Parts: sequence; C-alpha cells; structure tokens
Amino acid sequence: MKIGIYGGTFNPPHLGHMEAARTAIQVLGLDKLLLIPAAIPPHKQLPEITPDSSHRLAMTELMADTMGMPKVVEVTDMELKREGKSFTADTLADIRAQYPDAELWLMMGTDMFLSFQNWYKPEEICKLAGLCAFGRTEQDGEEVFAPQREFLHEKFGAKITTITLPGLVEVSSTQVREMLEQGKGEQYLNSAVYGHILMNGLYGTHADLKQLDIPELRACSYSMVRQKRVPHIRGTEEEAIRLARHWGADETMAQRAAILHDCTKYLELEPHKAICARYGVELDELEQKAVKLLHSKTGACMAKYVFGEPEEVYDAIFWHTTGKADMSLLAKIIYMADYIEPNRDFEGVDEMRRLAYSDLDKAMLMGVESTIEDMSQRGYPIHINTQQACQWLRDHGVTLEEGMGHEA
Ligand code: DGI
Ligand code: FE
Ligand code: FE
Repeated sequence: MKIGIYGGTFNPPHLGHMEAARTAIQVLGLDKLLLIPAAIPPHKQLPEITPDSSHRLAMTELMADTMGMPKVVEVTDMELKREGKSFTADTLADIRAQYPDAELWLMMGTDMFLSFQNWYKPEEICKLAGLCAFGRTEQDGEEVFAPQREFLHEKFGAKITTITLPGLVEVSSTQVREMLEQGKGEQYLNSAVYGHILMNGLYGTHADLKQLDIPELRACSYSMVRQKRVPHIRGTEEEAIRLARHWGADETMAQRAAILHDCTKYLELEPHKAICARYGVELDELEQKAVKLLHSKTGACMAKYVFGEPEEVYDAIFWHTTGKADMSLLAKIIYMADYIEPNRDFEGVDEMRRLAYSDLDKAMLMGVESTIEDMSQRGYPIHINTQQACQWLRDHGVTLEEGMGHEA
C-alpha cells in the first residue's frame, strides 16, 4: 500500500492544493492520500487573520470531498489533536505505527524541499518516508532540484521523487487571503470552501448573507452538503428555471429556492430539531422521528432567516418533500424540479417530464402518487401532507389517464 502524506496549514485550502493532490495520486499511484492540517507549523507563525483550526479542518474536508475519491483521499486531524508544534517526524512516526507495511511518501512544495535539511529530525523523516517534491515547471524542476536531490540522498539516504504539476494553479494561500479581504479570490477556491468562508465571515470577508448573488448563494449551499449531492442541486436549479419560465413564475425565486432546497439534507436529527424550535416550526409525531422529512422545513428556515429569502421561497422549500393541499405555483415548480431534474433516473421519469411541461397538476399527481407507492412498498408511513396533496389534486378533478400504471 502506497500512502501519500500532504501536510500544510490549508489556510485556506485552494485549487493549487487540490491539483497537487490529484497529480500526486496519479503520478505516484497512491492508494491513499492523507491531508493533514497542521496545528502550529514549526517554520512560521500563522497570520493573525487565520481562523480557528476547526475551520481549517472543515475547509480541508470540503476540498477533499470535492475531489470525489472518498476511499483514497482522507483528512486527518491528528496534528490538530496533538496540539503544540506540528513536527513532521512525529506525524510520520504515528502514521508508520498505524500502517507498519505501507510505503510512505511525504509531499512538499519547492521551498520546503530546498530547505529540508533544516527541518526537525530530517534523517528520521527519510527513514520513515520518501520525499515527493512538486515543482511548478519542468525547468525550475531539474535545475534546482538535481543538486538538492543528490545532497539529501548522500546526507540522509533520502529516497526522492520529483513531480511537475503541468497546469499548476499559480496562487498561494497568502494571495488568496489578500484577495478574499478585498471581496475577490473566488476563482481560486472550490465553491464549497468559498461558501464556508462566506458563511463564517472568515479572512475578513464581510458578505451580507441576506444579499448574496447567485454564485455566492450556490457556494453557501454547497458548503453545507456532501459534494456528491451538488449535481442534483445544480440540476434542480436548471429545471426550476425552465419550469418557471414555462409556467410564468418568478424565475429568480425559483432559482434561489432550488439552490437552497436541500441545504440541510445532511444534518442529524438533533440540529434539525434545534432549528425548528428556534424558528417556531412545530413537528408532528412522524416528523419527530423521520429525519428525512425535516430537511425541507429546516432548509426553508435557512433560506428565510439566514439568507433573507422571501416568504414564497420559504414556502416552496418547506413543502418540497411532502407537498400539501393547494400548493402555490412556485411550490409545485420546486417539487417537480426536484423530481425530474436531469440527473434523476427512474421508471416513468420521461412521462413525468413530459407532463411537467404540459399539465403541471397531472405531473404533481403522478409525483405524489409515485412517492406514496414507493413509501408503501418500503413500509414507511405516508405523511399526512403527502396524503392531502394527493387528495386535493383528485378533488380538483386531476386524473392520470389509464394505461400508465396509475389509477385514475
Ligand atoms: O431531498 P431529495 O432526496 O432530493 O428529495 P425529497 O426532498 O423529496 O426527499 C425524499 C425523501 O423524503 C425520501 O427519503 C422519502 C422521504 N419522504 C417523502 N415523502 C414522504 C417521505 N417519507 C415518509 N415517511 N413519508 C412521506 O410521505
Ligand atoms: Fe429534498
Ligand atoms: Fe432535492
């Protein structure tokens, strides 16, 4: 097993880090890459604007999640937990103890590689791991690296490999921090990382969360969810805009509701309950225990109270999971967009897509009936609002023609 070790302050983690990580996995053929946010780096003081280490850990996790390789890329808080100065020699000893037979590779940038002899216990590091230095360009690589490689090999018996990062994102964390303070720098960050920074006002950003533009709102939403859900949220956004345009609803409200509709999807039961209690959302017996029914309510609360969205957006998000009797046009659009967005794939989805653009209420009935059928098959209780959504449509003369596998 080959393990890469990539430490740093990740202050903040940016696209350059991600690219280095990706390239290392590929070039070295790593089975695992450990990203290790450092507590206090031995070689420098952290700048004053540095956020709490829990934020650096959270942002590094968001970056790792964005890479979409959960079995390979792992973030560890071992250095943060250890406290005090983070010495690589200690970290490597811990990793070695955990993986006695693994081949370890320590990743570092050019500067670190060129001053390696001044590190704490360099000979010990070389006994535990190979050194993987990444340079910016081919030329800068060989000319500078070759003598140092020879020197470290002679002095410490270092095993060294150098990789060049072809399209390296030319930016440092220092530059990113400076840009963030001036309200820029978004293009050097993963969207979710940028959202985490905005939501917590890190690095001197003073974004008014109630006045965010669309890219900022997306970033905030993505920072709250697992990154594998982002394509679904993006698809729902596109579908909601199309449906709003088609049916004459407010496109911007539809778009913003869709962006936020699942933003609390990964909260645990307790935080859901806390948000509902705080904003006065009462929960019935089923909702008290069915965590899947809560994200629409807490997502609506976030939209209204954190992001300042209007009542219509709150309402559309609030009802997107169960539906209800007599829904607003915007609520129907969000409900359907969630159901038929381009990433959805289930039996009957094409028929539902056709209906959504020809007869919205029929599409709603088909959606609600499919949910009821699906829940029944799994033995889950049908929420009263789901039942009432269905009943209301039928009471208002909505039917599904025969021959579609649904009763009229
Ligand atoms: O959040 P999404 O996955 O995009 O979609 P959604 O908001 O429609 O949530 C779907 C989940 O909600 C799914 O796990 C089933 C659950 N659900 C929807 N209606 C009912 C329900 N669960 C129960 N028990 N009863 C319902 O009526
Ligand atoms: Fe949802
Ligand atoms: Fe959804």
